[in-house]
Amino acid sequence: MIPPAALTIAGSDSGGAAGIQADLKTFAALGVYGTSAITAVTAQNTLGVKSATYLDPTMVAEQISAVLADTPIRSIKTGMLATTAIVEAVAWSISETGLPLIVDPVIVATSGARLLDMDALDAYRSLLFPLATVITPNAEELAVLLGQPSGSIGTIDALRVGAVALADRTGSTIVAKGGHLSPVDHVLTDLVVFGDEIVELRQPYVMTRNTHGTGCTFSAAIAAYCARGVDLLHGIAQAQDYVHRSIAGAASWQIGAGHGPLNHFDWPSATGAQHR
Ligand code: PXL
Repeated sequence: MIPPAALTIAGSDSGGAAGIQADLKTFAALGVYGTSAITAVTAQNTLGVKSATYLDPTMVAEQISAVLADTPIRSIKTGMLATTAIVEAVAWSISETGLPLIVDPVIVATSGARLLDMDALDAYRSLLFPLATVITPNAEELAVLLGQPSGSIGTIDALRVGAVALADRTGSTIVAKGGHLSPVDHVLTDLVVFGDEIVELRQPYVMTRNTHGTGCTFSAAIAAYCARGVDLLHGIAQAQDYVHRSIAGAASWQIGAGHGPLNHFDWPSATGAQHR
């Protein structure tokens, strides 16, 4: 027996909450061997992104090809891709693999920092979306991807209309995340547009500032369940449940003065550690 393996192509968060760090924790927590191709290095903490350096697109491509040449990868996710040249390098590097691809269209950080050049949206639409099995925008990313004004998707009905429009344009399964919308009756709803079906996935809304890395964790969890061979809709539902548990488990943590990380490993259970 060997564990299934997955690849994340994303940016590094020095603060450990989002990006590559969230993805590798998620893979490990869900029983998947994680590999990574780093696109950018951010200097960051819970208060925000201080600066970022983008890697040479050739180096991004070389990381991907080194991993794919040797590791039995069963699914891929993308996070922060930063520039048009990196989106192009990633699309070319993975286009022949035929592997399930989860695209988290990272545009803006929780703190408001820009993580993607606006001119890279065209490369997403023309090169990456045609390869994507699943695309996981939040309400704001969905608006930007559809060419709508920022802030134009503010209700679950608008999210549904937008998700169906993106599904029609791309042919991909869309997971439209409702976490930034105002909760209705303390319930958070994410929408899955899956072929002709629209499935609403609900969780109790957890009131906490510690949500940094939520989107990264969700898309990495979907990739993990794909790598494990779980069928897509069940994998998405289980991924949402994992994100909910990870948020609930860190709701009262105080790591940093801003938006803190999630509890990826259900700590302190089974670690023997005493958490104060
Ligand atoms: O949450 C989106 C995201 C993705 N990747 C990196 C990030 C962030 C948010 O801060 O820092 C590297």
